[in-house]
Amino acid sequence: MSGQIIITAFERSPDGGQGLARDTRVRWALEEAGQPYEVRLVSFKAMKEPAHLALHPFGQIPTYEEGSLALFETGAIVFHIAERHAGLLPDDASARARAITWMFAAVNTVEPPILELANARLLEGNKPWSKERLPLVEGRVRDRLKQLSAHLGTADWLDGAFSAADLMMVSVLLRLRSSGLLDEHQTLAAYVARGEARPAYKRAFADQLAVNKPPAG
Ligand code: GTB
Repeated sequence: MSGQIIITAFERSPDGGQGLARDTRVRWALEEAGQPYEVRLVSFKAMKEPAHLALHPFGQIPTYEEGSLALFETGAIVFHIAERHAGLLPDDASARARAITWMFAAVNTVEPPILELANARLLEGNKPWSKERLPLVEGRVRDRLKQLSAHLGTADWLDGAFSAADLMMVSVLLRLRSSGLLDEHQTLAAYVARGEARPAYKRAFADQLAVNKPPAG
């Protein structure tokens, strides 16, 4: 299975380099693991064509190729990287199982209402029912943030040392920054800032920015 690692990313991310597209979390994991990788940029059109669909049945980014192995879904990709390289999952079996639990919690419990909020704002903001629905969707996000903040308490990371669980959770929470909801919990704002301060995150962010930065002027 070993071979050069190639991931895919947007040719031009709609966020203009804020690091919100999901290739950033894969880049971050590879940087934490100290693994070199190549990036193949794909257009929205190419994403829906057979060559890309062979890698990603839903026609999305990111994908991950390593020799004969091809993966999609960032949770699975980050888990694959974390399993094979030191530093992203604890050695102790129980601590490892808990970290994996938190990875699932990030993508399965915390991310869905955050995505719902992004859709409600970006795609449904002009619908006649949007004004009534938005507070409901925001309420669901607030519930999760309150619970997460209560779990985190005064700890730096979700369960002991930094792990792939924090990488996924911080990546998920970053999408909320522009909403202002994150700042309602100082605990979570500081948690996200701790993630962003990691040198591996900074390298990942800079690399995606180099691709997506809007031209000056
Ligand atoms: N569950 C999958 C995973 O975790 O890998 C979801 C993958 C996914 O949503 N990919 C998006 C995609 O390819 C890019 S990341 N979309 C194109 C399509 O579906 O046709 C989602 C994303 C896109 C843009 C921003 N942004 O501009 O701020 C943020 C996040």
